[in-house]
Amino acid sequence: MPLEALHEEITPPGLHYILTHFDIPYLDQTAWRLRVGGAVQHTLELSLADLLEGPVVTVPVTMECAGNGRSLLMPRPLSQPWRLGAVGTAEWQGVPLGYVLGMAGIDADALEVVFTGADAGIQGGVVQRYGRSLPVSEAMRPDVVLAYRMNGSALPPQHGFPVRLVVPGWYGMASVKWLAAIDVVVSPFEGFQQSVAYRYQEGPEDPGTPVTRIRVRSLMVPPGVPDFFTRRRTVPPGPVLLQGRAWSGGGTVERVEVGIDGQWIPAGLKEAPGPFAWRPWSCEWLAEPGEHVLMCRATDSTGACQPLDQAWNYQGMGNNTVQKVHVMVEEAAGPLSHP
Ligand SMILES: Nc1nc2c(c(=O)[nH]1)N[C@H]1C(S)=C(S)[C@@H](COP(=O)(O)O)O[C@H]1N2
Ligand SMILES: [Mo]
Repeated sequence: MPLEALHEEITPPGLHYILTHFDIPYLDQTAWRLRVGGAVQHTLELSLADLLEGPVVTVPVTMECAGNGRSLLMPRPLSQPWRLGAVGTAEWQGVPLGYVLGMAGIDADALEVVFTGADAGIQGGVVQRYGRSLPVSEAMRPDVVLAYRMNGSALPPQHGFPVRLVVPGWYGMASVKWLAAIDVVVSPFEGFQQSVAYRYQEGPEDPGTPVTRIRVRSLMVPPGVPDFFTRRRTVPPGPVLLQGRAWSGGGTVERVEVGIDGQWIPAGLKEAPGPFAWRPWSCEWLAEPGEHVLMCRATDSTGACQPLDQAWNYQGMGNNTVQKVHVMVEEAAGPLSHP
């Protein structure tokens, strides 16, 4: 997502980030079926029409890839080379996952629910379908949804057509696209995307800990205009409205501060469109000629705050280090002041 799209509360589908490990599977919505099985009383095979008959929920969700910010880490972890744009907010509509699991009837000894996508490929030498699991308690949350609509329209192919899982508050990897099967299991799921990828690791031999909820973060719309090659910003002198959005999967965002050349001042915060979506913030800055470094940092209701120094780990996961924007303020109002 280009950072200027932070102007919008709901990201248009064409500006929402995309992450696909393999290829986009092209699925026929009339032939599509969702198989629900494993440790359940009744196995199910549901069509899209069956899901459309169920109860409907709509949840605005800020989704962020766990690898967002990876390319800004040093040494640089090798994977999808995200800078800061792997985030977006959409209104997901569908049937609560808990309703479908209720129809199937989960066995008493169930531990996790495994979600398998229709996409397949090879990662780390392992032939696989994309698969992830959730603990039963998370799967039964009323806001976890089997989504068939995004921002009021059918899902676009790249976002999981015809049906995807959306797990509000968790990094994007949990929200399995092109959903093909749901299996209730009685022992921990050991699939590649669960036990090898998406872990906070100190090095390649460290088994690490699983990546789960989105760490608190804020981003700003970079002010002024970029230099084509260096991407450094040039800003005309005078009042500038700094603005952006802040979110957290661990709690509610309670504070955003803006750092101007190392001095922190509180930003004004407005309401989020929902408990799992970002809050807009803004702050006036009187831009004086010269070089400046602008930053923003958010704190959530658990007290978690964004680090100033990089949160390095082997896979470059969950890097919520504060954004730094280097700007050059012009000596006098030039052509940039008069668009
Ligand atoms: N089936 C399937 N689901 C998937 C993925 C995938 O590659 N295959 N990528 C995951 C990752 S890592 C992220 S960040 C989100 C991205 O969702 P989006 O492309 O709709 O933004 O989808 C998740 N769901
Ligand atoms: Mo991701």
